Amino acid sequence: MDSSVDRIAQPWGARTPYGRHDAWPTRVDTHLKEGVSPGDVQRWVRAASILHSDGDAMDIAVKDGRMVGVRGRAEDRVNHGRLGPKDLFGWQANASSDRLTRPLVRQDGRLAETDWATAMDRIVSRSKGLLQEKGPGSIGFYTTGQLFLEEYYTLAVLARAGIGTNHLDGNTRLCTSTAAEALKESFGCDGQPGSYDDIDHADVIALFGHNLAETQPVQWMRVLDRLDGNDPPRLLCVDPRPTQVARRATVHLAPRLGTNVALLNALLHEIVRTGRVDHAYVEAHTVGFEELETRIKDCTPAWAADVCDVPAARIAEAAEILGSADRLLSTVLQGVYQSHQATAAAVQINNIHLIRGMLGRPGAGVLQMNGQPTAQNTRECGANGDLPGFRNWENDQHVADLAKVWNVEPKQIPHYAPPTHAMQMFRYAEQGSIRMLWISGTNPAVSLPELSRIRSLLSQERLFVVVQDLFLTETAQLADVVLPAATWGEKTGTFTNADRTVHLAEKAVEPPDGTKPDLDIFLDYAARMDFRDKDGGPLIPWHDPESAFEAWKRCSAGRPCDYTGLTYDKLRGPTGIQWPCNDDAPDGTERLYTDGISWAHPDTCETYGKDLVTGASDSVVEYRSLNPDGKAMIRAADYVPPHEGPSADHPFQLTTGRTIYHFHTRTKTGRAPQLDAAAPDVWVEVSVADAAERDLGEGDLVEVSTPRGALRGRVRVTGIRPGLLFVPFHYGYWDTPAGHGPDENTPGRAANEATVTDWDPVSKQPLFKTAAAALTLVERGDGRPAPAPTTTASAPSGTGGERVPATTGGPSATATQSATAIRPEDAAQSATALRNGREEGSQ
Ligand SMILES: Nc1nc2c(c(=O)[nH]1)N[C@H]1C(S)=C(S)[C@@H](COP(=O)(O)OP(=O)(O)OC[C@H]3O[C@@H](n4cnc5c(=O)[nH]c(N)nc54)[C@H](O)[C@@H]3O)O[C@H]1N2
Ligand SMILES: Nc1nc2c(c(=O)[nH]1)N[C@H]1C(S)=C(S)[C@@H](COP(=O)(O)OP(=O)(O)OC[C@H]3O[C@@H](n4cnc5c(=O)[nH]c(N)nc54)[C@H](O)[C@@H]3O)O[C@H]1N2
Ligand SMILES: [Mo]
Repeated sequence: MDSSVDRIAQPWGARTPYGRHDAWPTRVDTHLKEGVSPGDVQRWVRAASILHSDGDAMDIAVKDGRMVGVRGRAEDRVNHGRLGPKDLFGWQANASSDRLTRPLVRQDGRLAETDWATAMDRIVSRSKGLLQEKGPGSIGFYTTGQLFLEEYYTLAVLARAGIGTNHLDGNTRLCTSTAAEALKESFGCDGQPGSYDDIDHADVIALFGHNLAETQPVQWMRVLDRLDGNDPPRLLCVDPRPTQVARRATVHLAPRLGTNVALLNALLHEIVRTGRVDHAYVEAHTVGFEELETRIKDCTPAWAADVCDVPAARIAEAAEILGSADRLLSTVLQGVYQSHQATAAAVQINNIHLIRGMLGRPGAGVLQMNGQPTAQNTRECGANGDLPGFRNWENDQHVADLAKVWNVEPKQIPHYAPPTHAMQMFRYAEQGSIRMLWISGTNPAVSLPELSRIRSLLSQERLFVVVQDLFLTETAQLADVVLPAATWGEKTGTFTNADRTVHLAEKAVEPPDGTKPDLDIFLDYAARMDFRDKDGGPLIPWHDPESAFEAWKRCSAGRPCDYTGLTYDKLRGPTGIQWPCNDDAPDGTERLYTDGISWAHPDTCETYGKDLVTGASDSVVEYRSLNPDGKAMIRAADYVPPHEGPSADHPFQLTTGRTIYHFHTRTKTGRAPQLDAAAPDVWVEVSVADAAERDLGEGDLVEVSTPRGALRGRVRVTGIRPGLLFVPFHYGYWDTPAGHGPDENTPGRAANEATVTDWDPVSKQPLFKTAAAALTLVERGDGRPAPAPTTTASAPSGTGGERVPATTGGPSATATQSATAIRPEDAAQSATALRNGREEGSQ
């Protein structure tokens, strides 16, 4: 039966309950523009969602050469047809009237429109000049987790072997570098062990600092459907806010910010104390258990209760749930990765799985989650601070192998030091050793910590800044050259979600006139720079997405992320496919480590490891003696208190994060009317107790300040833990009167005005989730509520909360939900159109 639902008011739609070990029922979600009926749609074009890492498969509806809607794909393993609110409405931003359509160059201090040849000439002549005068180390590339695999791979080759710079990283540094690092520390190599299908089989699901309900709403629908079915799982939620996950949890722990390691050590202590260790697994597959046992000996729940401000009995209950699980699935995200002792904490979650033998079986898995839709590919392709194909920069064999793939001398690939991490690149730019910074698909003037510093650093005269984006973002406004890019829906490429599922997203419509796909921009630059291999041939011989994909397959061959069994045509089949996919596993691989640990051997591992507290690198000799046989490594870590704690001047803890309706700096979701209206401006979440004590109420305007800066927003009183403030980081300045940053008329509203320049010593991921702050009243509210959703973690609580009107979307926000799969005639028609590569939308 079809039904229509307001998907702003009901972000997760209707339930389709199912029992443990059953198949998750299909529910196809469709949203078409008002006035368009399914019969009007001329083509459905294959894609997957690009506004989170879930990888929900979808088809884009095309009519008269324009996108008119989207529909989830029933047959896909990831979403079984479902879509979240951002997927349903976010695509509208593509057609926004303020898309950049001409390159811009800075002339007499202002950005002026120009043509592509002039803009590219400027970049090329600056690059050549810098290479000659200062060498490759003067050029840096800061990319994203939102382009396609083919684009990252091309960028990695041109930066690492073409320019020969070590300064290439992604905003994945802000996002999933801890995930990657935690996997490397425990398993010797990046690569997600678990699978989303584990949700179907687990009897315990533990979410650590992961607001799954809002940030991967489709997998949350899956959890909700299990909770309503037979033999539902028990949920453990570790989050200081009353998220929807917390509300449905069997046990919810709301620890003091930055104390994850203390809590996890206590959970490990209890699991060991109560005899829940799988000694056979530990013996067969791990090293380091004795060390862990010693380190956590004194980490009792009573000790952790004090550190974390969580009742000891509750910690014991949580440990009991973890200890008694028959199939445990854990997920980890930014409440761990961006908080104090990020990697140390993430690794302790791996440790729970290792000592309990909870890996490589249906329902028993760990998901060190990704955030951005294509962050996995940034990592695989080495467009982050790693070498392509998870190769180890310290292993000469790996570098030689890569050099062979690229047909260059090994010395042409910088490997004298670890690839530079983004926070260091910005530091180099600030200090003047990096003189050209090429920023693609990211908006650091809103998303990096301590924005006043970032603005001033990007504005320096001596730094040549290139920005490649869809819009004139806060960052683009500071650039010397702005390149207008085409995006998802307008270009073709592949990307891989958090559980290693690869999808193909095809071009559905022509990009706006004047824009170019990122791949074409990188290829054009490489051609103009005339990068050569060692035989004098072009370094980058490919010319389009599919040939780039084929080139990447050769680079991935024999590596953990082996793509050799995939082709574009195969990806046009019914479902996305999980890597590794090769001759041994032609249909892909559901779970890693089903049969022991595969990549941790000293000769194959991606890293030799780091000290979890200091970040100091281990040597190959140390690694060989610790782990000669390539087992999983149980690495212990002592808790150390956060660097910045509350003080008399700054009595609150401040954390930042997301709401379900918006994506990052809102360049897309802020331009989708339904999403914009659901959460149009910043707010500040304050606990019931703190609001009462300071006489603050719903809608009051407050200032949140830290030693770095301040922001203003309206109060939403919620069930957040006392002493903690939460500010969503989505709100930059592009849609404010000033447009660029705080000035006299527009006081700051971006969360990152206040965050600190500090990072995890191991993963180098910035700590957006641990700071001390002051809170002051600026102005009483006028009776209007804060612009915060009521459907989510920001739901109002306490007196007055009931007067806040519920968040709804109205008629333009309805989507249909249908139990029927895609109509066969559609599928056949789309398949033919896709195979012929026809662009028939505009007839
Ligand atoms: N709607 C939406 N979805 C998205 C995105 C988006 O912008 N909007 N972005 C995507 C991306 S790139 C990412 S990285 C993911 C992020 O997805 P999540 O990590 O789920 O999102 P966050 O809101 O950043 O943080 C999650 C939770 O961490 C909690 N937290 C804060 N500090 C601590 C702490 O010290 N300890 C613990 N245990 N918890 C803490 C917060 O209360 C918050 O609820 O979402 C992806 N999906
Ligand atoms: N305080 C605080 N700060 C945070 C976080 C937090 O939780 N708290 N989270 C961090 C995390 S996890 C992340 S991932 C980052 C995200 O931070 P950003 O990456 O800076 O945020 P986005 O708004 O996604 O920026 C992406 C940019 O790429 C552009 N774009 C989109 N598609 C394309 C394309 O196809 N081609 C090109 N060339 N451009 C495109 C968009 O218009 C946009 O300007 O923020 C980080 N910052
Ligand atoms: Mo992210």
